[in-house]
Amino acid sequence: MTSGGGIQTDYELFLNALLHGDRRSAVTVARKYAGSHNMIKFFYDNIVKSSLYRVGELWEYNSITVAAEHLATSISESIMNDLYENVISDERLPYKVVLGCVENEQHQVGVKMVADIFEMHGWDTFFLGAGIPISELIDYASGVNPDVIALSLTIYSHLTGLEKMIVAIHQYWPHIPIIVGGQAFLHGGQEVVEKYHQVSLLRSFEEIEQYITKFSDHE
Ligand code: B12
Repeated sequence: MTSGGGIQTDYELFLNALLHGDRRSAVTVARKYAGSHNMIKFFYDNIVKSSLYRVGELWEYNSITVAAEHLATSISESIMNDLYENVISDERLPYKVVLGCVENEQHQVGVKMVADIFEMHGWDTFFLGAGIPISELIDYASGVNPDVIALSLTIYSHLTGLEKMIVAIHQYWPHIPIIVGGQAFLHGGQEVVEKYHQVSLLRSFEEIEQYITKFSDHE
């Protein structure tokens, strides 16, 4: 997958760079994976995500400070922004997706990755980021008229907020497909979201890509 050094080494190098606030070294690792969509996805899933999960554990055990955790996240997001030009697909499809986090939900890196997967498949993506109030989401989306809305949930106690959002979106667009995902669903919640029609919980990049391909085939 990479030239020089395996995945484990790259994970360690990247994690170390994040923990030391060493943006240059993090960029050096990222550059190795910039060559194709598959490599970027691999880098996101196996290096960036895994490193941030480890950062979360270290923060939980008080082994690193809040400031160090913030810096690690900010470096990761800046690297994703750098990779964006390699994420854009030349082949465009006539589909649009609006993505964001549920109200009060501040964890936005995961759904930013999801936005990039859609972008790789030629969709127009509108990534609204963290903590979107319901009325703002609906107001913005009504200007875009998306084919799909994607909502992210990390903190399980925000599940009620997600339900409210689903209901409000469907009051406005009764048939619009909504995809949901994020770490909150490691703690349950599937039955809550799937009682609403046109709502799909997706758990991996593979499931997201299958969803996108199926969507394009059916339209
Ligand atoms: C960075 C971070 C923050 C940052 C977020 C900044 C930002 N710009 O995003 C800040 C500082 C804001 C933060 C705050 C908090 N955090 Co925090 N945070 C993290 C950390 C370290 C990394 C998050 C991350 O980016 N992960 C990497 C991404 C790529 O992974 P992901 O989100 O899981 O996304 C993947 C999938 O889930 C999926 N996915 C995600 N969204 C979607 C959406 C769709 C539609 C689909 C299909 C898929 C999908 O795709 C992604 C790729 O596979 C995590 C550790 C961890 N385990 O993640 C803790 C963590 C999530 N935080 C935690 C906590 C407790 C908090 C706070 C409550 C702390 C506090 N006391 O204030 C607050 C809550 C804030 C809020 N209201 O939301 C806990 C949650 C524990 C729990 N069981 O709920 C964690 C796990 C840390 C820990 N080990 O304890 N945090």
